Amino acid sequence: SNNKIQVELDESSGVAMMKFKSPPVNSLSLEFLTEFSISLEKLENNRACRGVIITSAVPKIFSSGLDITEMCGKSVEHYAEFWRAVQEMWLRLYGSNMVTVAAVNGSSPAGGCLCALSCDYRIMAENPKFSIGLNEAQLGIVAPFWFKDTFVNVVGYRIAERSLQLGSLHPAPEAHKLGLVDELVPEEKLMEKAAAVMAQWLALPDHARQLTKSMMRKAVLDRLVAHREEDIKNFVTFVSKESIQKSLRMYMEMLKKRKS
Ligand code: CO8
Repeated sequence: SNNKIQVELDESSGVAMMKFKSPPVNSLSLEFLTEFSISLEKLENNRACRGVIITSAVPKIFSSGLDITEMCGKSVEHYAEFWRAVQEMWLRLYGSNMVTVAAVNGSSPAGGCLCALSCDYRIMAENPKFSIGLNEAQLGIVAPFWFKDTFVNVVGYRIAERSLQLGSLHPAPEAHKLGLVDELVPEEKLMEKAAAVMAQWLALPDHARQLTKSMMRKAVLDRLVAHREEDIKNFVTFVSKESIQKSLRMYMEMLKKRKS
């Protein structure tokens, strides 16, 4: 099949493995995001599933973030549809009742970082060549308030403020120091560690853990739900600006030129 995301549920442990498999860089296209949300919804509704480990099947890359081509030279209707799909993915992942563990086995800029930040726990391969962060400012665009809220809830205000303004991509060891990822492990130990962490979280009764998670995240989730249409309008207006289109085109050209 041409699925962009592989999902395998181990019924005995109640843990699903979700692997991003959309080469070359697991960019979050409209199709990818739609499949991601549907996969999460299916697992959420499956009583046999209590936890999800999210990782990548593409070597060296977790996810390159939002697919920039979805934000370049498209119609207003397309931008709106795309943005609704980004919101949907985040609402499902950040608001999931399941235990979510990100096993970050490669670079994870922008939207890729958001996916990891939305999980309950982050383990990253201890390779300084892999970096993670919300680098939107480097593209001449601004991280939406709910990306920012998610980031602040993980690393705290000061670190988020500096990192967002600079559009920093933090190499794994630095990301760990900042608390952006919870743990570093050698790459070959990543999946084993993720399974161990998952078992630890699943040892608790679901009900108490779920209510606690909801208590911690509800305010931030509700803020997007309450302003969802306005947020779409803002995105469409922002991304339709010629100056923003130009920034995005220049960034894509830079990516291509940078190639050796
Ligand atoms: N979208 C679309 N195409 C991409 C993206 C992307 N995010 N990232 C890479 N590609 C393409 C490259 O252009 C390249 O295409 P081609 O083969 O045709 O030249 C191909 O994928 C492979 O990329 P690289 O050669 O660069 O692969 P490397 O292994 O050398 O590097 C990286 C992988 C590290 C992932 C690198 O590609 C990279 O840094 N990509 C850019 C990542 C990035 O900055 N993403 C930010 C996206 S914006 C976002 O997620 C949030 C926006 C919030 C909206 C704000 C309101 C407007």
